Amino acid sequence: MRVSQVTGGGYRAAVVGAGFMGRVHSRAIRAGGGRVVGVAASTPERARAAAGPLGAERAFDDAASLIEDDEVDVVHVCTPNHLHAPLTLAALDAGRHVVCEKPLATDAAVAARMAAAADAAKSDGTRVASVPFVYRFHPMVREARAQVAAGAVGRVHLAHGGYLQDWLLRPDDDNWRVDPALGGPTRAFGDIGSHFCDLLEFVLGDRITAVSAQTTTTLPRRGPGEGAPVATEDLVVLQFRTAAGVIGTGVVSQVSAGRKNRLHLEVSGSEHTLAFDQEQPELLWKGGRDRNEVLMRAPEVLSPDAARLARVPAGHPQGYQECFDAFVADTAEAVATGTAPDGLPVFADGLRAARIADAVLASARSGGWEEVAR
Ligand code: 4PW
Repeated sequence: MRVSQVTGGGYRAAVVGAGFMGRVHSRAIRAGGGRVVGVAASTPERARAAAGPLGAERAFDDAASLIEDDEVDVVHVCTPNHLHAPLTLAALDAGRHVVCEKPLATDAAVAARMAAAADAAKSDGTRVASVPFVYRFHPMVREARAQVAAGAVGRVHLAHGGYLQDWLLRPDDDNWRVDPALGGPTRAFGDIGSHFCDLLEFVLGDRITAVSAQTTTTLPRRGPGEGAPVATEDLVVLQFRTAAGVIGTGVVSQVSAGRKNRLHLEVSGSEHTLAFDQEQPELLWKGGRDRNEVLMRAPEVLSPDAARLARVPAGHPQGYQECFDAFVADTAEAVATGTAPDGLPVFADGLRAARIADAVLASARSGGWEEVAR
């Protein structure tokens, strides 16, 4: 079993953004033996307050000084979405590797500029630009992917699932993501639909080529007092087809009461069905005509790529933070060796998700099928 590791604390990273994602990234950097050289936040005071809890060695007054600091090799961009592009482009320009949160940008044209800048940086010397589509790092997701690739499912004809949460159910549930100026024109799809589509394409080794989507905003206003008008969607229902001829559906919701983080995917072919549920990430259901079974994350059932991502012994549950730890470990390996481990999500994957999001919005407007740009 090959385990990706950061060698000797050689991963020197700094985090821009001190919210939930900044904390998750910082833990993952330190879990791999890396250094959180510094943190920058929306104000110098917030950065100073965050430095201790994040385990950051320094607080920077602003993102620009963090990016310019030569002790920083890798910049982790964990800010609201509208800042992803300017910070990433500045960091690439300054010669840094970049980890940028999803959605990569607020539209596909900007995401394409970022992916092109990452490619140009790569040809200058080896530079890594990765995007935390972290659910790829659940061992049972890798198991599903390996089984599909090995033909265990047979000829795949159907894929469906979705991503359901409830943290924006009520009128006083508010967040910067609701504001299109900060989060971009798609909210539920950009934030979590992007994970669903990435997972689906990753497991199938296939590409969504066209979508037909409906979107709904369930509440006209949100926030304190009378609230402010809401211009971003809470719900997306989509149909899609893929390059290989698979058809399927997805439901994305941030207002499904009781659903906390239900990212689920079911894939059916001529031989078997596989089903994965992120809230039960240690299990993979495998259905057959004459026999169903539930595979556990145990060495005897895992393919090598899945086994590589097992971070604790079987029977000791691992989950979301371990996905991040594994993602950062693979990013660190790419930084250290110049070769990205198989399955590391990079800017090209962030661009894919942005193109699917653009097609989803276009379809919701036109009421017809829309092709996903290549
Ligand atoms: O990327 C996603 C987020 O923006 C997540 O994985 C979960 O939903 C946690 O926060 C949001």
